[in-house]
Amino acid sequence: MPFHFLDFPSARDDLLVDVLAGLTARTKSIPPKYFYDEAGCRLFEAICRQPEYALCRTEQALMASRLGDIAAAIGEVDCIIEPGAGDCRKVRGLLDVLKPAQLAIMDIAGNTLSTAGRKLADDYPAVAVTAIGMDFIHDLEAAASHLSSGRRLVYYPGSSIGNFSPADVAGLLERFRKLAGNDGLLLIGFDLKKDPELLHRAYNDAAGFTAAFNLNLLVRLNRELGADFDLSRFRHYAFYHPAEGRIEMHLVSLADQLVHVSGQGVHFDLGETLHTENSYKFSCDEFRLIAKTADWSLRGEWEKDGFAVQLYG
Ligand code: AVI
Repeated sequence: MPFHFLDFPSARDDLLVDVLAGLTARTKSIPPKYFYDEAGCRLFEAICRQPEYALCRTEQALMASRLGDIAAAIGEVDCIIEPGAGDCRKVRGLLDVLKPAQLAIMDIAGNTLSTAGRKLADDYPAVAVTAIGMDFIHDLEAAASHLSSGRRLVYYPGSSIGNFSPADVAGLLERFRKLAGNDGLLLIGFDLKKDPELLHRAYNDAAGFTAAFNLNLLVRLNRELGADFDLSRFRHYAFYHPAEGRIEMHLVSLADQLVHVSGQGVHFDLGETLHTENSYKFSCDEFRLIAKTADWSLRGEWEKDGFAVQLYG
């Protein structure tokens, strides 16, 4: 079946602007979407294999064991849309049972997406695969003209929704609603609130892959923006904040230092933090209430070992 790769290059242009805006703000931060260069994608895959980080494995096991029920609750769909598809591994089970005519996958990491999308098209010859290299946060609506008509399912697994602030979650779910259409569906997976000690360990794995993933952001800025971050002068620091219901990831400066990014000087105090990611954890009820504000009604809910998948229509 045909495989189309479309490149919407706006994401690359934003890196310098976003990074300088984040580094010159009162509290320094960089959007977590910039973790995912090729090395970052590989490191994230390694994180998913760590014993402490059960999120991906649990979702996979949940989807595999409840696939029949989930497919029955979904019914017939013509098009599956997966924003932030990454290596496209998660959607395979749904393709097996739902057999849609089209799969539209989107990711900011265009190279990873195009390789994975091509492989999917080979393995599922009856499905037309459209891969769009884009930052869907900015450009989701632009993808609409590349989607076939018919009933649509937006698939957003992996607790990626947890990397958005609560206010942005509602906005994104509204945009998914518009893209899916009135008869469309949303299947979404998210990590549940649980023992903070378990969460702490998941983001501080003993083998150090999460630390390497966090620090790789600086490697990327050194390479792509001509920055001169000294990695030995920053420490990965991640902790669970129960009142906010989120893991916070930071890179903490181990020295009073001046760093240059694209020729611009950025000063870090000793102990100053660069906030790189929030990873929100939800309860099923909490998520249902947020989804309701975006006009989604619950159609099904499956839970396993601290992870949930919900179906909305
Ligand atoms: C992609 N996202 C859901 C992961 C998470 O758990 O927030 C990214 C990650 N960050 C550190 N470890 C994994």
